[in-house]
Amino acid sequence: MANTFGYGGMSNHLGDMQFSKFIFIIGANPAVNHPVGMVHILRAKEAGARIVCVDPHFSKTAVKADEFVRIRSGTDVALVYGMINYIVANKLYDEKYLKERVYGYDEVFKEAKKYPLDVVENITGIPAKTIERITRQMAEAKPASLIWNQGLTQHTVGTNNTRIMPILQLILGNIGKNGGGVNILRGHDNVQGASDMGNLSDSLPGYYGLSEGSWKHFCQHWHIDYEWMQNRFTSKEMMEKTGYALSTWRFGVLDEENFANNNGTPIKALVVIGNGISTTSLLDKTKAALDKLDLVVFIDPYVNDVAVITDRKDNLFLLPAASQMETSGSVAATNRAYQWRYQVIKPMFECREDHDILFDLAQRLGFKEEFQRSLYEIAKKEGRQDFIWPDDATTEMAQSIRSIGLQGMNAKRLKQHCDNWHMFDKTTLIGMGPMKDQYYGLPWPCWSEKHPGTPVMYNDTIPVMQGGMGFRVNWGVKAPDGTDMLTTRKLPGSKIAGHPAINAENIEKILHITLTPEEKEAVKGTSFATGNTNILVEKALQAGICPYGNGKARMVVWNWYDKIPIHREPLHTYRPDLIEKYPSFPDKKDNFRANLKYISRQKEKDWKKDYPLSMLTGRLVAHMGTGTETRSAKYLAEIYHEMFVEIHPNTALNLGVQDGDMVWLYGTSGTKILIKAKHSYRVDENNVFLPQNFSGVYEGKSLIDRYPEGTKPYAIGEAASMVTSYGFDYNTACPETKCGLCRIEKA
Ligand SMILES: Nc1nc2c(c(=O)[nH]1)N[C@H]1C(S)=C(S)[C@@H](COP(=O)(O)OP(=O)(O)OC[C@H]3O[C@@H](n4cnc5c(=O)[nH]c(N)nc54)[C@H](O)[C@@H]3O)O[C@H]1N2
Ligand SMILES: Nc1nc2c(c(=O)[nH]1)N[C@H]1C(S)=C(S)[C@@H](COP(=O)(O)OP(=O)(O)OC[C@H]3O[C@@H](n4cnc5c(=O)[nH]c(N)nc54)[C@H](O)[C@@H]3O)O[C@H]1N2
Ligand SMILES: [Mo]
Repeated sequence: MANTFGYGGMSNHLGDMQFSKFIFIIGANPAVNHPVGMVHILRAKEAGARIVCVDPHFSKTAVKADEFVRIRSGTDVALVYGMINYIVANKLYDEKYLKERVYGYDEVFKEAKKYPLDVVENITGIPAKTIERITRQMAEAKPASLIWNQGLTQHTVGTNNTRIMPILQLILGNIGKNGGGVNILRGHDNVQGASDMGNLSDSLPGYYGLSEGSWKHFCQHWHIDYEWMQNRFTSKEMMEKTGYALSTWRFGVLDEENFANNNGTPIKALVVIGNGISTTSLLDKTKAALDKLDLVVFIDPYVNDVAVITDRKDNLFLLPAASQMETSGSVAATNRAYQWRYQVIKPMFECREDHDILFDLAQRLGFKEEFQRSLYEIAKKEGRQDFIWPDDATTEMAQSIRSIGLQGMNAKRLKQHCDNWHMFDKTTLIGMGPMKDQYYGLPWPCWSEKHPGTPVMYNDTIPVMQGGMGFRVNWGVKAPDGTDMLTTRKLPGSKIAGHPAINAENIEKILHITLTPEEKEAVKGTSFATGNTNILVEKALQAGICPYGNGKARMVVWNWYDKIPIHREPLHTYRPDLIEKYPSFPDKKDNFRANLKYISRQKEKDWKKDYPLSMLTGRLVAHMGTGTETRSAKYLAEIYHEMFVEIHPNTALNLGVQDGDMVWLYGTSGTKILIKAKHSYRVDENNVFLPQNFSGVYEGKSLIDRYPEGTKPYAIGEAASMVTSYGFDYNTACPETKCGLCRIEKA
């Protein structure tokens, strides 16, 4: 979920929302999905903040908002351009802020001219008067906070959505302010940690990417010879190539045309660790791929739901993993803050902790020594024979991930925070008493063991040693058109205006200092993000500047297909009449190793003719993800025990469907599910809503007998991913599960 600034996660934090005067919630339902976060939003409301919720579905969050704005799904970019159009016409933007801190706003202003409010009303279904009202309220509230989540990302235009939102906040001067920011509420427990650690196929840990320099950086920290590492791959090209994604691997098994993207070979084996995978769209393709593979392994505390979906009879292994209660270590929260988690009980029965299983796997594959080498090196440095898990792994992670500034944290500091959490203020995160001068969980960047962490990113009105920073200089110091990408602003306590990221070559010039010969030798060839000493960073901090530079945020991504976000109709759109004016992207070959269709799928046929209803999907408060865990919990299964579709009574009755009737819901890929109809006014007459948290029934057939004895969930149901439409974000390959088309017939 990379944002305009490069990385995902909240720019501010949950408690900070209490300082907001206006909270714009678009494509998120925190009342259901982030109940703790919702408490802070409700506190802000009690203190006078206005809450506006933009959603195609009258969600539980919408119920609590001051205003609910119903939008046609997949049209958020158009809405925001309408808002920008109004902001520009009425001069409601923060001109000084834009001039000093932002690049490319003139192009965005120009594009916004194409979106006058009557045009936007036609695209989004939101009355022009409503857009005017919410825009004026948001622009006049200082500061305003913006919250989004999967309602924006799961679209072919997901990255356009996630770029236009920070653009709106930059125009209003709301980024880098308490009570402002872009607050992307993240998903799973520790999903922020998982992405920081690089559980992604296009990057090494810490968002370093896959270039040779990045591999060399990690090889140094892992004490691995670069040549040895390169020899693990068939070629250097494959080593540096983006891998398959969770959404694209199926094509690598099933579709011969795709094998060329994978060096000519199909995928032969799949190991699934900590992922449901039945929640990924095109579930029928997942089943076909699982049936065809040579080997399938699930490492999971439960029986993974797709293990019962596949028909395969052999070479399918379930390795029981320990649950989070049986493990310990650092986890990252949605606001980039790390926390220590202690083990509650030892692993029960035959289950083992994930790392333990992976160590064993490395041994069988013949590289356990290399896999663990850096842990032994860390132990050796401290005069120990054996490494301590997970403390030494935390050291390895923090010392190697310098790009986002994890080097200030270590197991000891994180444990202190955890043990003393009552000594931190819950709205500002600042520590008190012995925890003074540290923010809870050391939200990254945390540049050194003396640095307090960064609770609000891009706040350049406080000194760097209190968590201050400008925008990161990540795209060079000059734009292709020659514009200076550095800012004229200075952090308090520093004499240095905009500057590039600090490296061994430029440090003396930028800081007006001279390094000693020893220092020069130690930092040779490195930058603030590479090498293994903190000298460059410490010097920058002493001079009062942020090591990763002080520049302008960019609104124009000059190396992307959509240089600025534009509205594009979903592949399966409820408004086919708009395709000509707002077509999808061209088809894209080798997108996470798959040849993905965009325009050709959109134009393949008149989808709406056979599939006349717009389909939304989202979550239920009592279930999590696939529901594998929660449907195995008796009391949670009791709350929501069967799969259903919410349908407007007018629509339902026209189809002869009474409340509680069973219906067949047909997806655009020719698949179908048998579910219960629930009359509801949460959806309008054109939309239906499916929860995403069920599995265990497949096209009308119960799979309950396939679960081994003693593992049967208390509730099962058809999976929404069986009928969600084909479609993937152009840049991340995230499935388009937030809008699609379907047809409903009485069963
Ligand atoms: N109880 C519970 N909590 C969870 C989870 C769970 O399964 N259960 N899952 C966790 C995970 S992994 C995640 S990622 C988060 C997800 O958290 P959210 O993103 O809040 O979850 P969703 O319910 O999927 O979607 C949010 C809202 O987006 C709306 N929406 C759909 N399409 C559009 C659109 O085109 N535009 C706009 N503006 N809105 C749209 C939906 O109607 C829905 O109300 O929740 C986390 N928390
Ligand atoms: N239609 C539709 N589809 C969607 C979405 C949507 O909104 N609509 N949302 C998408 C999103 S954002 C997400 S995140 C996914 C849901 O994400 P999934 O990852 O598919 O769902 P989970 O149920 O959370 O799966 C986690 C699995 O890990 C196992 N597990 C739990 N703890 C551990 C552990 O400590 N170790 C190991 N090894 N395993 C563990 C669980 O038992 C479970 O099988 O769904 C996606 N699909
Ligand atoms: Mo998620």
